[in-house]
Amino acid sequence: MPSFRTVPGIGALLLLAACGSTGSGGAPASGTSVAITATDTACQVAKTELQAGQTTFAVTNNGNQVTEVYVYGEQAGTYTKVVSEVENIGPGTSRDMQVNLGGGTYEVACKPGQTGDGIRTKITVAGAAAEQEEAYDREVEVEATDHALEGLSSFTAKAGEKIEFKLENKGTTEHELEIFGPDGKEAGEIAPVKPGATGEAVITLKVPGTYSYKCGIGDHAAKGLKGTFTVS
Ligand SMILES: [Cu+2]
Repeated sequence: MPSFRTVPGIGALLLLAACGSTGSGGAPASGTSVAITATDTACQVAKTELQAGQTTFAVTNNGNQVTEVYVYGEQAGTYTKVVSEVENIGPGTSRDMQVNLGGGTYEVACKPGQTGDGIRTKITVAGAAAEQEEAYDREVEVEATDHALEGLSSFTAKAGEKIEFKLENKGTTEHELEIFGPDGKEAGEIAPVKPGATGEAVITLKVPGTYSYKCGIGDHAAKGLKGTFTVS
């Protein structure tokens, strides 16, 4: 990182923004960096009017509870479509969340204690709309019970395929589907689905290798809601 002269006021803000863009995510991000300051009762988003493109949300948790931060897109008038998320941000720690935002409105939610709908802030993104997520190569159905995620045991895909995952919850409690790439990083997820309901997400399986999936709620993975599939 280049050195900065710290000047009062806006210079200090720029310095913070630049540091936020080279966090744990590896390569420095191009595009915009936006600080999010989370506490147990607040979720402060430094900038709510953005330009479309690569955006890094630099999240700092100043609260006493573990938190997580979601970006939700609009779907039929409600903000329920998970565009991006970062979980398990411990008290006093920071995490970066990188997301490619298309034009439109979104809600940022901090979830102290990693539960509930979160403390929400609306953001407006100017520019071209995001690529239609509905355009996908094929669909795969996953059935959640309280002891298994079924439907992926014989699933395979080719690298680069864009799959719509559908999660039908036949259990008695909420379940979700988190999918991790061969590098262990999250490739995408279906947010928690209520019993009897169905959720979906379009996830591009970018690279070949062994992907893993699980329900990240409570001890559900340990109860059997997990598995792997191969992308060639
Ligand atoms: Cu579950």
